[in-house]
Amino acid sequence: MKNFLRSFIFIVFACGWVSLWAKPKMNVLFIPVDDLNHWVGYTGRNPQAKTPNIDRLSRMGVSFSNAHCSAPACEPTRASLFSGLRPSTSGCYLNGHLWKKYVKEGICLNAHFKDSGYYVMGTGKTYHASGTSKAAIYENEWDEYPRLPKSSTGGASKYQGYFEPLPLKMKDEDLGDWHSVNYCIEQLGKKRDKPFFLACGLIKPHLPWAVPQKYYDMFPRDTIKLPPHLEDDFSDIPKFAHGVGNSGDHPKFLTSGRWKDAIQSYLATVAFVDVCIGRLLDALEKSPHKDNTVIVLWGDHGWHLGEKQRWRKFTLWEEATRAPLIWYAPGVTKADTVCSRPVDFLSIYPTLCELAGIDIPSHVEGRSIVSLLKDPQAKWDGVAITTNGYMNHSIRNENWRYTRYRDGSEELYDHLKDPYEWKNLADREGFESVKKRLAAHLPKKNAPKTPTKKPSKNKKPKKEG
Ligand SMILES: [Ca+2]
Ligand SMILES: [Ca+2]
Repeated sequence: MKNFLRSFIFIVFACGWVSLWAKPKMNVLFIPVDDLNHWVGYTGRNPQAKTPNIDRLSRMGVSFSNAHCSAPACEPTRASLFSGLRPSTSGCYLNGHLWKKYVKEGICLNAHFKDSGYYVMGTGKTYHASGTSKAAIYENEWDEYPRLPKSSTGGASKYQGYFEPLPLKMKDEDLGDWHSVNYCIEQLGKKRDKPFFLACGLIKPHLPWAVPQKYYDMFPRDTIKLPPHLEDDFSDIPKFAHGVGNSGDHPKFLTSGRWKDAIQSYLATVAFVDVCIGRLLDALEKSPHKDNTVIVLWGDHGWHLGEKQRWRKFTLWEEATRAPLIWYAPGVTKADTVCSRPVDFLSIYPTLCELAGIDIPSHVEGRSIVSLLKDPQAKWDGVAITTNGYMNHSIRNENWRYTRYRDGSEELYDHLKDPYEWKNLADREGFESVKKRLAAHLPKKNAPKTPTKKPSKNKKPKKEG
């Protein structure tokens, strides 16, 4: 009888282990959104924004209200997020640095998932460079990466909707993103014998801000409000910073009177990409993978629209560093929660590994935030670090931003009192200990400054992104 009981217990335990072992791995729906700043519902940063589908995803899981890119430009932020390496470690600091020179094949997030038994698919803009360009990815790191059947812009020139009015008549189907989503919808509908990693790289709201008229109609021009800004904001910032991210766009908007038009265009373009995101969520909801798929959505960096007299990205201020980060992980995240802990996008690689139950490669510098997915109020001593070119870093914790440029000049902002970073406290008395505490997080390694690729005689280097 005893032997029988022992055998019975053994069989029960063995079955338990087998079923645990056989538990299907989580799939991943990975949604990078190009140039999507923090004008989305859950941050409340701009109440004019209409993002019902991003809000819907936000209600499904945990949204991070203090999430920051590791670099405020497409190429380095994506190289960093995918490789797991800080810009100051890899040396890929800026657009034009050609990320493949700094990130070797085989170490990136998608490659690691492929090596770990996932079926890895992507489309649109994941890494820097258009999804229509073969230079954008390492082909062997993906199982499938179809090219867009349409251009990302629908034929609009770069500054339509920005400096220039919008003469185009356009349909949703004219834009590349629409077709990226079509491909992903098709993939989500398939039954599979392997777990999948599916990246839907959305290219809007990157310029041009040209989308169908119906999206502009959602934001009548006479209702548009300018973002909060201060006329003499630059009176207390270091000289070095006066040249940072200065595209020269702001004087053009002031003289043309098109500031509000540009705000309208950005809001409209975000509304378009929000519909694309809604189509993905609908498809997953109807799919056989609904209860076993992690969703992570991230904007690759922020975007100034006149705040601090800046447009675009390329700065270490809040508008350029902060971007949406939303996680939905069935059985892990709590619905409709917001986490204000400071995190940067280097957290995405290790977090996905932990959720998928695969190892975190030793070169990965970020920390998993699964503890925050489970409990957004959990203790957290991490900070967000953003790097904008060689030796220019900004550290963000829950209440403060501390920035140090390569000439040693500094900025310090108290985010509890000054969310628009108007009052630089770095040179005032009484803040030495705060600065010291934050400065302790500055990267110890700073890969040498590398010149950007020399422009050929006929071709200008690509700066946007
Ligand atoms: Ca971008
Ligand atoms: Ca100021």
